[in-house]
Amino acid sequence: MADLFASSDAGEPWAEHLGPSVCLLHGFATAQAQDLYKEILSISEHSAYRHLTTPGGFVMSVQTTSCGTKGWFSDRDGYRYVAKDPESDAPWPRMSALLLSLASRAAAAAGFEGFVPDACLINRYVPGAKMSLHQDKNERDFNAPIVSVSLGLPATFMFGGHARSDPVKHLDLLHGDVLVWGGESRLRFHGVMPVAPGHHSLTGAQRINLTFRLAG
Ligand code: MD3
Ligand code: FE
Repeated sequence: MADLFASSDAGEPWAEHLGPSVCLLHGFATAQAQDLYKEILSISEHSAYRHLTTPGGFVMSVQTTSCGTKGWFSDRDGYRYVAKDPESDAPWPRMSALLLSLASRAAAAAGFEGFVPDACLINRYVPGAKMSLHQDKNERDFNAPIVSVSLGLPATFMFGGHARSDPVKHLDLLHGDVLVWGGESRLRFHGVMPVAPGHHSLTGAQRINLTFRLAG
């Protein structure tokens, strides 16, 4: 299994199967974390992080930006993918080769060959920020997986079932972890508990999560 992963100086990466088509690749992104973080900083200089408003009128505690040919957006008119950053009316920053190859290598390591995302949503959590239980269903093709990369402060991830009321399991996501979801688990409810205060040597007092999607 080890040769599926880039080498890491923070312990051996390993794959944990969490359910049907759900795979946690511990430490898969650790070796590239610094390069990833630099790219994320440059993306946020072009398309700034912002607190989006949900269709119901709530301001999200998470701050969001995107790169790729599609970016995720939300306001009173609904959740959707858009080709331009509505704040600047310019295209989102492009998805670099480093980001693309990380996403497709992680998908392949979890059994999804040939994943080519067109959207990378970047979520910034400062201590106290959270994401309520939800499903990701604004993408056109649910056969493509979602690849999620965690950097910086740890978070407790909630993963539920296909109904909002299904029981939820809790799982710690650490710096460098990559979670891949697809197949029959693609539409499971999930969320993130409020991030605890802390300091991380790369990101400071924040958690960054990248989710790679095929928005279509
Ligand atoms: C399970 N982000 O941006 S990533 C999101 O940590 C989102 O920022 C969380 O949920 C975060 O929509 C969780 C893990 C994840 C992402 C997408 C999924 C899990 C998923 C889609 C379907 C099922
Ligand atoms: Fe989600």
